[in-house]
Order: sequence, then C-alpha cells, then structure tokens
Amino acid sequence: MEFVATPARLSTTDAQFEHDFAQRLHWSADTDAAIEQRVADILADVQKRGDAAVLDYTARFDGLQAGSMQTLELRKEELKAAFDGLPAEQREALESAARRVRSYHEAQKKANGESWSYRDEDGTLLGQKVTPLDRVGIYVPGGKAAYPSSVLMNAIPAHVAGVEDIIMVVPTPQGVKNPLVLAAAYVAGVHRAFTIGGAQAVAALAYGTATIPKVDKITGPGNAYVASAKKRVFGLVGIDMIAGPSEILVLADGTTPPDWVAMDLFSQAEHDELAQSILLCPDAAYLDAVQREIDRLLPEMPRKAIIAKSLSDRGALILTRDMEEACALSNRIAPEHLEVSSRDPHRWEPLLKHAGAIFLGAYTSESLGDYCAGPNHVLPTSGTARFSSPLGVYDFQKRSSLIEVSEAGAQVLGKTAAVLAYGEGLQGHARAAEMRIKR
Ligand code: HSO
Ligand code: ZN
Repeated sequence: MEFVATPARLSTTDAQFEHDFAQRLHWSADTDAAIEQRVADILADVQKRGDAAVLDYTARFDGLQAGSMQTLELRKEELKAAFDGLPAEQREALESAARRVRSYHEAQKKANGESWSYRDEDGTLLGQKVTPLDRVGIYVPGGKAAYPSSVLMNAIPAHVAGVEDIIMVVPTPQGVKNPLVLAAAYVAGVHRAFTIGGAQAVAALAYGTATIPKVDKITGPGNAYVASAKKRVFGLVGIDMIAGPSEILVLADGTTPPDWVAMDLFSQAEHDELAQSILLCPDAAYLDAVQREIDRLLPEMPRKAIIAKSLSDRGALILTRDMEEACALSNRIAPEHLEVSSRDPHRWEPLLKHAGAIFLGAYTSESLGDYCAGPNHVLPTSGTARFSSPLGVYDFQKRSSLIEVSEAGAQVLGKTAAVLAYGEGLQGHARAAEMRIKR
C-alpha cells in the first residue's frame, strides 16, 4: 500500500485563508457521552468496592487475572532488575537523560520554587512558604503510547519538588510489562508502582483502596477514559492538564535543510493520526522543497501510515508575507512545540509570546527536547499555552501565605480592618482587630 502525505497548502494572502486556517486548527475535546457514563460507573464502583473493583476491571479490560492486589504491585527489586537487564546503551541513555532533566528542574526550583518573606517598617513579617505535596500518582499509559521518557518527565520534577511518595500506575494488558518503562521508574525514583490502568486506576489513586494509597494529585497522560476520570476526580485531588493531541509548529526562514524540517514534522505526526504539524515560511520555494522531502522520506518511515494520515488531515504548509507575520500567526496558534528554524532565532524570539516550548535554531530539533535536553516534555496543547505552562516542579508544590503582625503593625492594620469589617456588617471581625489596638 502506498501512502501520500499532503498537508494543506495555505497562503495568508489568499481570500480563503481565515476560513481554511480555522478549519485546519479545529479540534474538539468533547468526550462522548457513552464514555462519560462508563467512567462515572467505574469511579462509583471503585469508591464502593475498592480493591475488589480494581481487580475486576483489570481482569476485564487488561486481560490480567490477578489473585490479589499484591500481585499487581511492582516491587523495587523488579524495577531495578528491569533496569539492570537493559543493554548498556539504553541504561546510559536513560541515566543521562534523567540527569539533564533533574538539573533543569533543580534550576527551576531555585528560580521560582523557594519560600520568601520580608518585614515591613513596623516589623510585620509577610511571606510565602513553599512545600511539596505529600503524595502524587503518576499515570503512565500502556500499549502504543507507553513512553519511558514520560515517566522521567513526570516523576523527576515531583522528586525534585520533594514529594516523598510517588505512586506510578501503568496498565499492562495481558500482563506484558514494558522493561523500559519499569527501568525509567527506577531511574526517576518512583516509590511504588502498580500494574493497573484506565479509569479504575485513577479512581484507586483518588479515593484510595486498602492497597493503593490515596494521593493528593494525579498527573500524566492517558486515553479518553483516563482523561474523563481525571476531570471527574478533580477537586478531590489535583490534576495536571488534560492533554489534547500533540502539535508542532515550525517557523522557518528557509535556511534550514528542508529534509531536517520534513523529519521534524514527521516526528510529531508519527505520535498520532490526530497530531498536528504546521510549517510557516515566507518563502514558497522552500515550502515546495519541504514537500518534496516529505514525499521522498515518507516511504522510509515505519509509521508512514500514521504520518500520512496526520499530515494529510491536520498538517499545513503556510506561506506568510514575512517572518513577522509568521510570528504573529504562531502566537494565534499558541502551539505546544514551536521550532524557530532560522539562522537568526534570537531576532524572532522576542516576538513569540505563546508556546509550550520554544526550540531555537536549526540544531534544536523537538525530539532532543522530547527526550533529554532537560526541559519538560509535558506541555500545554491545543492553544492552552495562552494561559498555561509546561509541567514543572511548581506542579508538585503548593504555597502557604505567612503573616506575622507585630504589635506596632496591629495598631495600624487593626484600624483599617475594623472599618472594612463594620462596612461588611461583621462585628466579630471588627472587634477581634480592635481588641489588639492599645487605648
Ligand atoms: N512529543 C511528545 C513527547 C514524546 N515524544 C515522548 C517522544 N516520546 C509530546 O510532547
Ligand atoms: Zn515526541
């Protein structure tokens, strides 16, 4: 079977542009009502029957018959054995990626994850105390999207934040374990791991069962059932973002070898038929050259069927008037990954406001960031980079305000508070403030 990848060719000067552009970008996050109902039922059942329900669903959905929950726990020794069993090259790559991801997140913690305070003139102390969450659950998908790199990207920032109990869940259909995922859990410092998945695993983490400890927050990607379950337990526990399909936007000035850019578009497209790869460039001949490289390279790709579908259904090569317009368009898209494939990336970077991660210069392929550059690869998708940020140490911390009012401070603040309190009709508040004022 022959595959062709035909991303839409658009031009910003075309009268049809806004219409075609909106159509390309459209993606609906709605989950279907049938899934919602089944997830609601699973959550209620796990809440009621605990371990017994988790065992039932794991048998039913994953074809994994476990006599007891204990057999679904992956012991530390098993994680270590998985690591020790890997070829040296894979062990070293995992460790070196983990080291870089750790250093990056340590720097992040230092820059914006530390407590602070100050005293004002009358000696009143005001500040913010930063503390880690006690326990978090990390969801790792099984099957085709079982990414060991995602284990690192979720567990390491939690570890750096100081979370003392990191519980990983990973479905293992038919009991088939992915040794790289287990090894990554070992390298990342996951504290406990269970071979459960789906809505039942989210429920077990959110409500707690006799075996699975109740966590404070659940992070990590999953299928529609997992996403729906996370939304439903939100409030009882924290959750990270609900990720949509992955996207890349390449902003090219036409100086990067076109086969590099074609492969970068593939690297996103190969994740998923729904993934989106877009190229923006002011040079029409360059867009032609990239399309030629797409045609030439596609047959070599093992995942060519997925790539062809993703590029043809959702991809686009867009001709812009100039680089400034390309930057403005990129801000409208607010892509998850933004490559500035230019000879002069620092000229354009100040114009770029909304993106999960910005990759500067021709040598910075997104794939380096996906695995080992250091920054997190869990990023806001579907335009949510307009208001949210990469997964980070801060997602595994919380902040408490600190206030210590001095005697002198109470005299002044007491007056202000009392006036406002009487205005709200709250005499208890007013008098609590006034009692501390010396007469
Ligand atoms: N590009 C993916 C992350 C990933 N890539 C994992 C390879 N493995 C979403 O940001
Ligand atoms: Zn990727």
